[in-house]
Amino acid sequence: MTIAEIAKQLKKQTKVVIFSHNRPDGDTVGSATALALALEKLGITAHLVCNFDIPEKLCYLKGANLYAKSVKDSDYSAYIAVDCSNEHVFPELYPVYLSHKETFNIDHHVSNSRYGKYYFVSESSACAEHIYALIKELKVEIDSDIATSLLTGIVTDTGAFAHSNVTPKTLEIAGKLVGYGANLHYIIKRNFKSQPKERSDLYARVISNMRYRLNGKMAILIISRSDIEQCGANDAHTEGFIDYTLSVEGVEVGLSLLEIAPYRYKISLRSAGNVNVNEIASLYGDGGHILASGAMLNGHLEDIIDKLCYNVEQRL
Ligand SMILES: [Mn+2]
Repeated sequence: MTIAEIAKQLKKQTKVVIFSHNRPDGDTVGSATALALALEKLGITAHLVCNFDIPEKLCYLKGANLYAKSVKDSDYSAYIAVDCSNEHVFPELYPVYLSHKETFNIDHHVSNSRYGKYYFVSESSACAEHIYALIKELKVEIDSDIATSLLTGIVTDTGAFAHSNVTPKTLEIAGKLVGYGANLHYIIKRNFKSQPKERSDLYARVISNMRYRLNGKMAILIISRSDIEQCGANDAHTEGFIDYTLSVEGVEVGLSLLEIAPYRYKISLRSAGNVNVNEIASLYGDGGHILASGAMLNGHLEDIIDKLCYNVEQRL
């Protein structure tokens, strides 16, 4: 489907729910809030749902405080998932999403499983790029709130325009959004240049225990429950830790393991360019992008590390 066709189907709606993925980031929240604001301007009621709390640092986005944890009403005309590559990123809400006949899936992950009745999946720096095109197609005027949400999606998914996923189109859209009133400086400061002390303490601890494998080609961060608790931090504070791994010269693949529960880890993988980490994450059912991917793994920490080192070594 094209964005124009998605827009055409969306215009027929009266009341929708927009789904954001677990461990919500600036892109899923920015995309969802921007789309909700745009639909409201067309007279379409839009509710937001996410199984996780929205990170405090995204509370400046208009509507971010309106998220519910579950779908309550029964009279919605459609369900829409944004930035959700597959069922694994919103497992609790996925069955609810699927229970509706009219479902939309708008995403930018290569690993997207093309679920839903109407889907638009294409690679771009952020899902927010697609939502921008969609809002243009809906002929809704972009105000400063919508622009702030969309630019937040782009800024956070590109590491403030530092990742290799940035294209001329990304910058063009970002420029337009600044023109519509988004404050780029504030968005970058908020998401990349300020943090709670708890996060800083946890970061220092995790980085100082970074391990190396494969002759320094792989760097590994381990984030245990006890570290998080002792620093008074939470899981959302660990976002972005993984980026540190690739800053070390010689590191080809960065891995972080966040302990979710005993013997259960959320792993994140980053590649400097030579290894397709989407392929590795896909071995475990999840995925993401070629250079940035993740999965959930069960088992003993050292076994998981050995397994992933083997997967990386085979691809070096
Ligand atoms: Mn995204």
